[in-house]
Amino acid sequence: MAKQEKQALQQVAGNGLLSRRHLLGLGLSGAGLAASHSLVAQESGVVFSIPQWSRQPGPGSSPYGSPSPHASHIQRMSGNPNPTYPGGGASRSPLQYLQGSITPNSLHFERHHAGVPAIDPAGHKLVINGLVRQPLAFSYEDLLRYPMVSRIHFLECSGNSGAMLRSATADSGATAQSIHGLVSCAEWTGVPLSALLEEAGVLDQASWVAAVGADAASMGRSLPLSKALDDVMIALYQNGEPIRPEQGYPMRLFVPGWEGNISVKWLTQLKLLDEAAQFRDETSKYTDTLADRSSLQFTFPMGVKSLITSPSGQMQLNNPGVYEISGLAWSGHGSITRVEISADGGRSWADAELQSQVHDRALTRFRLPWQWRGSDAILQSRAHDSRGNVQPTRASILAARGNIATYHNNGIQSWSVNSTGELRNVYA
Ligand SMILES: Nc1nc2c(c(=O)[nH]1)N[C@H]1C(S)=C(S)[C@@H](COP(=O)(O)O)O[C@H]1N2
Ligand SMILES: [Mo]
Repeated sequence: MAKQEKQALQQVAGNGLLSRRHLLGLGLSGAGLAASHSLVAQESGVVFSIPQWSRQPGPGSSPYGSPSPHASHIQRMSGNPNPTYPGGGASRSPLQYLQGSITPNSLHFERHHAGVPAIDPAGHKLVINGLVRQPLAFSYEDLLRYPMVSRIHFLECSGNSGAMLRSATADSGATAQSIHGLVSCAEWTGVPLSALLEEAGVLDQASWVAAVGADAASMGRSLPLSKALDDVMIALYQNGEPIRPEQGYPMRLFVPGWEGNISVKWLTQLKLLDEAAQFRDETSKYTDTLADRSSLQFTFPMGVKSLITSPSGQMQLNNPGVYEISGLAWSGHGSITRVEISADGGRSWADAELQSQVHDRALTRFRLPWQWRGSDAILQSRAHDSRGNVQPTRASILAARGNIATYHNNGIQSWSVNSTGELRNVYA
């Protein structure tokens, strides 16, 4: 500890951003939140008293685990139910309370257009028809026998973060979850769609695949055949267990990097067509209407994006000191190559440390130490991907597109810190 204190903290950008080499020493050197506990403990000496929970055996094993009751505040956040759309709505992942880059299944965000259908897999079928040599029907049991692949990918609703474009004034009470919680990341396991299409024999005229779900919304989306043959899967497992009913049990289409809407849940039909089907959800919805009232249709990949999850909106820094800034970055175009952080509202930037394993089109954790001196700050992050894309500012998105459509917002998020250590969502 003494050694740490003697070592000068190396500043790498304005307003207290510190070198990544201090990351490992943070727990000892800081006067930050987590660190202050260990300092107190060391000063008062190591005194052992046997806590109550160590005095008798606890309950034994259980058939299915659940979180600690002391972590029960970590929950999905649901919006207001709309009586005109029974079962419609969304719930958001508590990004600010999670670490690493994988979302636990119970906390994966949800977006349903007509609720979660109660599907018995024994009565469910996936039909492949249309422009194929041989129409096919697969039961759940059939699909389980095919060779599978596993891939770690994010899923993001194209409406995620839309409030940032819609409203002219920033919602100061917003949290990472309330604005950006329609993104999650899991290891998806399933059957490559290319294998099933090959078996059905796609005819030369076919260029699109129309996917339809078995929910009461009968949600449909059209997918270009080239993407379907590339990396799309029929996902059957999510982080090792059968995908949850909320995520599409017993099977969903999973389309890596593309807007969440096209990953049709409760998948029941794939029809090969020579043009897009023009479903409701690709005409009236999920298109981007520009300022001149023309609309972009089929803007599929989600743009390069990041946000700081800690510290973030509605958190409180209790005393000046060293804190770890941490957050998530992702891109629908490839992998994250770089994340920069600013503590002075974008005037100066420093490169954050990325987690050791960076996956293609997956949430990627980043970190950087920061010395908060008790004065005003604006924290931002800016991500870069393997295709050379750089996360834009909110202002540049509004200048380019206007705010009629608020889908596909990947603008930079700003959290202000005031002199009492309160964090708020702001536009900067
Ligand atoms: N059949 C069906 N598929 C669907 C939806 C739906 O309502 N019905 N919602 C879509 C939308 S808008 C999104 S963002 C993702 C959400 O997936 P999740 O609920 O597993 O997070 O599923 C997509 N697939
Ligand atoms: Mo969505």
